[in-house]
This record gives sequence, C-alpha cells and structure tokens, in this order.
Amino acid sequence: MPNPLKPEKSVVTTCAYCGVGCGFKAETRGDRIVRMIPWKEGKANHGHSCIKGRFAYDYYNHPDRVRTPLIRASIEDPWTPVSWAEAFDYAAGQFKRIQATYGRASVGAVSSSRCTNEEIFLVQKFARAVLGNNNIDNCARICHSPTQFGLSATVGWGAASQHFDSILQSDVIMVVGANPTEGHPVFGSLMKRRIRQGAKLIVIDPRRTETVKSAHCAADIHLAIRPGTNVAILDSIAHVVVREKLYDEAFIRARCEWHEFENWAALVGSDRYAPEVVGALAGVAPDDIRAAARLYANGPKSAIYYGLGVTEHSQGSTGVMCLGNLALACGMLGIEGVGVNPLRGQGNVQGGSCLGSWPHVFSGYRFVTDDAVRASFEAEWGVPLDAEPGLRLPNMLDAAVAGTFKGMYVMGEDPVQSDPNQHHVIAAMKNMECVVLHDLFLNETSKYAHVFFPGSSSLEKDGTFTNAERRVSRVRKVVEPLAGYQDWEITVKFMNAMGYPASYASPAEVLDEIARLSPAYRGMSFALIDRIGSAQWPCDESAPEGTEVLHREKFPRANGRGTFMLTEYVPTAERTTDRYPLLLTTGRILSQYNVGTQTRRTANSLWHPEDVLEIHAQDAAVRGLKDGDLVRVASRFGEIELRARLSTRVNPGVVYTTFHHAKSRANAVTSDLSDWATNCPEYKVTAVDVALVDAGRSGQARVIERPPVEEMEPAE
Ligand SMILES: Nc1nc2c(c(=O)[nH]1)N[C@H]1C(S)=C(S)[C@@H](COP(=O)(O)OP(=O)(O)OC[C@H]3O[C@@H](n4cnc5c(=O)[nH]c(N)nc54)[C@H](O)[C@@H]3O)O[C@H]1N2
Ligand SMILES: Nc1nc2c(c(=O)[nH]1)N[C@H]1C(S)=C(S)[C@@H](COP(=O)(O)OP(=O)(O)OC[C@H]3O[C@@H](n4cnc5c(=O)[nH]c(N)nc54)[C@H](O)[C@@H]3O)O[C@H]1N2
Ligand code: SF4
Ligand SMILES: [Mo]
Repeated sequence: MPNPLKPEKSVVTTCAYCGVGCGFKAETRGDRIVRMIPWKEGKANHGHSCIKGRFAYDYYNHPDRVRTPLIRASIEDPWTPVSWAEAFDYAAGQFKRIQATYGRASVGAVSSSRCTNEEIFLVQKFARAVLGNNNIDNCARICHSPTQFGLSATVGWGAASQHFDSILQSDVIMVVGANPTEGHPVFGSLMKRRIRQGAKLIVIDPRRTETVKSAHCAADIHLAIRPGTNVAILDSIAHVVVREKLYDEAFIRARCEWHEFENWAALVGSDRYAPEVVGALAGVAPDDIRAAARLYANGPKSAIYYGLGVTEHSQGSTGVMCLGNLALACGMLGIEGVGVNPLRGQGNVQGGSCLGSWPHVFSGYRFVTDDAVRASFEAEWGVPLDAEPGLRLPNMLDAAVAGTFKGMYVMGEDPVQSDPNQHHVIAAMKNMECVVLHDLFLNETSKYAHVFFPGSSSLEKDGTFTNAERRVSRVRKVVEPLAGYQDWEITVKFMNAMGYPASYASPAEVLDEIARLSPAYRGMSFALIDRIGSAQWPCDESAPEGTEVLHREKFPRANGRGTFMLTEYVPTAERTTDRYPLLLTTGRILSQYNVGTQTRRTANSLWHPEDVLEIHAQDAAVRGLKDGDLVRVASRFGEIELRARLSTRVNPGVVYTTFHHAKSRANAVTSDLSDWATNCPEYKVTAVDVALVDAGRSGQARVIERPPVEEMEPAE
C-alpha cells in the first residue's frame, strides 16, 4: 500500500504568518500538504522555523473554508451561494450605485498584509484607478504606521536598517516593547544565540516576558516601565547620554546637523528628564536608566529592535523618533551590528507599507499630491487620479457612522475583531450598504458583510512577500486555490466588473509594474528572486542584488543627513482613576496568530484554547480572586469576561491579555485613543477594573503556559 505521508513533490515558498518570513519546502502528495520543512537556504531563517510555520497549515483545507462566493441584500438575511460572475456583478453594481448616490468618495478599500505584494498593489490600484479616490488603507495603520512616520522623519526610510544576521555582530542589544521569543521566534532565537555568545541585553517592557528571562537567556537590564511611559524613559536615557557626553560627536558632525543635535540635547538634557524624575514616573530605578544609557552608548556596536510596545500608543510616532534620535546621537547606524529595527508584524506588512496601501502615498512612498508622480501613475494606468489624500481606516469607520461612507472592499483583514473600540467598528459596519469581504473564512467582520469573495491562502498562490528586514521572497503555489482563483485574479476580475480593463498574464507582470513605478523595487522581478533566492530593497541599478544594511554613507533625505526630532513626553489621556485603577496592556502568544482564524483551526489551539487575563497576585488578593476565576474586565469603552491567571510576569497595577479568540473580544474594552500622527490605536494602555463574575463558573484556565518548543532546529 502506498504510504499516504510519502511526499511526491516539493515547492519552496515563504511562511505567511510573521514578519520573519521563513523559507519552507512545502511537500505535497496529490492535493494534500504532507509536511512543511524549514528551508536551509532561506536567508531569513537558515533552516529554522517555529511551531506556526511548521505545523499550523491545516487551516488551508479546513471544512470552514468558504468554497463559493456568497451574497445577500441585508446582513439580516442568510448568505446565498452564487457563481463568481454573479458575485462580481452584484458587488460592482452596488459600488456603482453607492457612488452614483453618495459620491465618488463614499466607498474605499482595505488591503491585507497577509497577502502578496502584487495583491496589495492591485487593491490600492482598485481604489485609485477604479473607485477614483485615495480611500485605501492597510493593517499597518494599526501596527507599525508610527514606524513609517517616525523613522522617515529621523533617518529617512521607515524600515529596518539591518538584515537579521547583522545581530550576530552586536555587542549590546536593546529590545523596546517587543517580545521576539513569541512574536518573531526564529529571530528571537538568533538574538538569544548572540546573547549566549556574550552580547548584553537591555529590555524595556512592562512585563517579564520570555525575552527578559528564559532558560537560555536573561536580560542584563530590564526596565519594567509603567505602560505608556516610553517617551519619558527614552528621553531619560538620552538625558544621560547628553549629560555624560556619551554621544558620538564625529558621527553627528559628519552625518547630521550639529545645531539640530544641540536643540535636541537641550530638550532631553533638561532636568525634567533626569533619571530621578522619570524613574519615579515610570516606576523604575534611576540607576537602571543610567546603566542602560551607558551600556547602549558605549556599545561599541549597539542595535535597537522594537515592536508594538513602542508604536501602539498615543505617542507612538514620538517613541519611534526617540529611537531614531538615540541611534543618531550614539552613531549606531550605517554598519553591521547596529541600527534601528522595527520587528514588523504580519508576513507582508512591510510590503503593505511599500506598495501604496496608504491614503497619501502611491507605491514607493511617493505622494499623491505630487503632480509629476501622479502623472507617472496616470500614464501607466490610463485614467486621471485624485490629488487629494483619502481616508484612513479609522476615518472611513467614523465617516460610516456619520452616514457619508457607504461601501468598503476589505481583503484579508478582520476589523471587527482586530480594530480598537469594537462597539464603534460594529456601528460603522452596520451603517454601510455594501461591505465586500475577501477572506478565507467567515470571520467576525463577515457578520456585517454583503458580499463574500472566497480567497486563496498563501499556500494557494504565486507572488512575493517583503519581510521585516526588507527582504523580498517568493510565495509559490503549493496547492490549487480552493475556490478556483488566486487572490490577485479576484481583484482583477472585480476591477473588470467595475468597468476597468486590467489584465495580467501572471503576478510576475504585476511585480514588473511595481518595479516601473516604485524606485526601491526597481530591480525586483520574479526572475531575479528565482535566481538569487531573495533580495532586500533598495534594489536597483546601483544595487542589483539588493541592500543588506541601510544608511552606510548617507540618509535618504533631501540633504542626505539624519534629523533629530524634538520628542517632548506628553502622558496619554487614558488615565487610571479610582473607578478604573489598573492598566490593561494587550499582545500576543507564541502558538496563536492575531485574530486566530487560521491558528484556531489547527492543533496549535491545544496550547492556547482561550485568552486569559494575567493579573498580579496582589491585585487579585484585594479583589478576592483566585487563579482560574471568571472575571469581568471593564473599561470606559466596554466590558468582557475572561479567566484570571495569577502571574508575576506583570507588576501590580498592570494586567495583560491577548486578542486571539473572537469570543473574548479584547477590543470591546480597548480605547479609541490613537497616535497623534498616524492614528495607530493605543492598544497598549487602557484603564480598567477587574471583578469576580461568578466563582461558581470558575475553573482552571485551560492554557498551557508555553508549548514545549518555541523554535525548531533545522530538520532533515
Ligand atoms: N505568535 C505570534 N506571533 C506574531 C503575531 C501573533 O499574533 N502571534 N502577530 C504578528 C504581528 S501582526 C505583529 S505586529 C508582531 C508584534 O510583535 P510584538 O511587537 O513583539 O508584539 P506584542 O506582543 O503585541 O507587544 C510587544 C511587547 O510590548 C510590551 N508593552 C506593552 N505596553 C508597553 C509600553 O508601554 N512600553 C513598552 N516598552 N512595552 C510595552 C508588551 O508587554 C509586549 O511584551 O508579532 C507578529 N508575530
Ligand atoms: N487588543 C489588541 N488588538 C490588536 C493588536 C494588539 O496588540 N492588541 N494588534 C493589532 C495588529 S499589530 C494587527 S497587525 C492586527 C491584526 O488583525 P487582522 O489583520 O484583522 O488579523 P489576521 O489574523 O492577521 O488576519 C486578518 C484576516 O486575513 C485572513 N487571511 C489570512 N490569509 C489570507 C490570504 O492569503 N488571503 C485572504 N484573502 N485572506 C487571508 C484571515 O482569515 C483573517 O480573517 O490586530 C491588531 N489588533
Ligand atoms: S518565525 Fe514562525 S511564524 Fe514567523 S515566519 Fe518563521 S515559521 Fe512563520
Ligand atoms: Mo501587526
């Protein structure tokens, strides 16, 4: 009898979960995936992987996958299965009707950082060339939009300055508001390898995460700050750098403007950022702030890695600027082993940013308001384009509540579960006349949708992804698309139904168009990536195989110099009070992924079958709570019920949960505050109180603290 597990074929592709972008050999037998083998030649992972990429692929043919298009006139009605042609006609008819009734700007699109560069590019083209407006956004809005803003302002490119392997040359590693052992496990273990070789580790995070301390690695300094105090703490570190003259004057004079440095030094050097003052405010020892500053500034090679603990705040962009300033002041840019590196989240969120899924820029970060840039896109696309920046996703939702925004095309995103202040999102969804959802599953947002296009997962299509180190890798079709079309084909057919004559023989042609219109991708093509494996942008005539380390000689700004931004600390308006005395911060766990549509449908759920509330024993004791009790978490925005998990990973006064399960509705309590510059939501700070719901309904929280392994050694 033939062995049903014996593979017949293998295809090299890229994991679509996190921004590490591990290469895999997907082995198949017939139309089934048998194994995912981490690819040894993968330049982001060198044959390593984590439990998601390796094991959590069974969602691809799960019975819940939608296999036919669906439509309905009202969200009260049941879904009607229809042919693809009917679904496209219906959606196009609705969008045209809405635009005729309420105006061109009454519809918009949201693209997916879970989809390929080519698909993201097509969705923004759909908004701009077909809908005729710039109402286009993507989930980087709620993730790393402050990175885009804060790093562009200081060093020019809103992206990681290094490649992952550069960390093997770092002497000091500073991790700010990121938890790579859970969120970017393969990079996390590379980091731990470097720590074991003797590099020093500074972690700034309210929680004692696995990154702070685990069996294989411990931080030399952990600043367990109160959530929401990043800017104060980073300014205080800068204060020590300035007061103790630990900065790199030669670098600043050569690569920045000295007078800008002086202005910045006057701000951070002021008494209000003295470690004693900030230590009291942030809840950490002043000497630890000094020690962190000395360690970072003295390097000799110090690298910063950061995540959502920096960006998802009302001062998210300011926090990112603080990191840019610090690296400029200490000369930690432009060589191996240093740099400022956002640990970008979803598999292709860097691509989402690069390829124009923003209301104000086309692909390649070129402004829609620039006449010459717009003319180049008009020449390529054959239609006049709108010079007015469009609505961001939160503005689309606000406009929907106000009654002026009526239709939305959402590809691969679940705003009802993942956006903040869920009550508001649902009110917006209910007010729209046509929501077209293009997803793998009927997610939470589907409850408010009128059209469902059954999409294809990354295992069912061709294209490219751009990972957190700017690396563009191939996604290759492993199995046939379950509902017949790859996602890029669905968007093209939707364009055609709207009357726009797009046509591509393959996604390679879309990448060619991207290359023509986006300077940093000018040299990218399927042929190049197929030949050399992967390439980091900028990739052009001067760097035909891409660029590992940015900013070697100059910064990509008009004057070629880095800029010190003034970063005054302004506390968030979200305050604790007697009624809401605890600070809730939210984040992730290793085995589950974001809204969980995929990982909850795999055996990974054995490790994290529900979201729990981590609460310190002291806070639990004063509320009469035991481990496993069902508790009510109430904020100014809503209430949810979760099981309590007594923990010393959080300090008293801080509670923590994840948002992977729809039924726990973490975002029914998160606030509507957001970053001043980019509207990135403040998921990391919500004032709450916690109370016992019903001891009778309590029980053991069904969570295994950690899976047995976080990272897998090369197989084979
Ligand atoms: N397993 C797994 N991996 C993932 C994901 C997943 O869902 N599951 N999602 C992917 C996505 S989309 C993203 S964006 C990345 C996110 O990856 P990370 O950025 O690492 O994500 P988080 O766990 O949300 O937050 C990071 C840390 O910020 C800390 N933090 C909270 N408040 C503050 C604060 O005020 N200051 C500081 N300094 N720190 C604070 C939290 O305690 C947490 O440890 O992960 C990606 N990888
Ligand atoms: N409280 C709280 N909320 C948060 C965060 C937090 O830290 N705390 N983090 C925020 C962050 S950083 C992010 S990035 C968001 C993530 O939130 P989302 O982007 O909403 O979540 P994902 O799970 O990444 O996937 C979104 C949808 O894409 C679908 N999908 C996956 N692959 C494909 C594909 O190939 N094609 C198509 N068509 N669809 C696909 C999935 O089924 C799912 O419905 O959540 C945000 N929400
Ligand atoms: S670290 Fe895990 S989730 Fe991230 S790309 Fe690699 S295998 Fe996928
Ligand atoms: Mo994210």
